[in-house]
Amino acid sequence: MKKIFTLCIVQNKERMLLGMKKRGFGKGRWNGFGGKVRGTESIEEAMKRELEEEAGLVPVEFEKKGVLEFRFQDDSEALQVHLFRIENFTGEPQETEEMKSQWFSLQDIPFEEMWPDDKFWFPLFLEGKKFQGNFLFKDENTILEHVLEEVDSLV
Ligand code: 6OG
Repeated sequence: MKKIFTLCIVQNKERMLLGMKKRGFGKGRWNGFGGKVRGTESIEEAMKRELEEEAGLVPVEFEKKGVLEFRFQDDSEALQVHLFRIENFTGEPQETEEMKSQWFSLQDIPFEEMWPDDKFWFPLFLEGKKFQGNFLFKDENTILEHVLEEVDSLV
């Protein structure tokens, strides 16, 4: 079984918008904006809904950049995360109940306060590459195994 999630990274040439998760899974970490895909919606619909709910933004253009699968050792259900890059949007970043957003320079991404997988795939993301990966976590701070590959296209 898999749970399907979206994750949006809003980024231009100089900086990136990240949100500090204030509650729930990933609390206390900076991440892109996203969440679980609901029953009847498409992945893109969920991506837009979550970006608006969590950051108050509507994407003008978006591109899928990665599909990552996360498994935890003590949980049989994997998380499949569809990762999107957004360069243009309408709206002003807003603090919401779930997230407090902040711009970071691309040289100053706060990896120590992010999910540990981010260190692996961010370099590909910042180079504009597409990628697929699998990560096996022991717990929320420890990765046991991972596979990551650049791909030409994504499903
Ligand atoms: P909500 O609980 O807010 O959705 N997510 C992860 N992101 C990274 N970088 N690494 C992980 O490693 C992640 N696990 C989940 C997907 C959770 C949000 O967090 C992302 C969603 O955007 C385990 O509904």
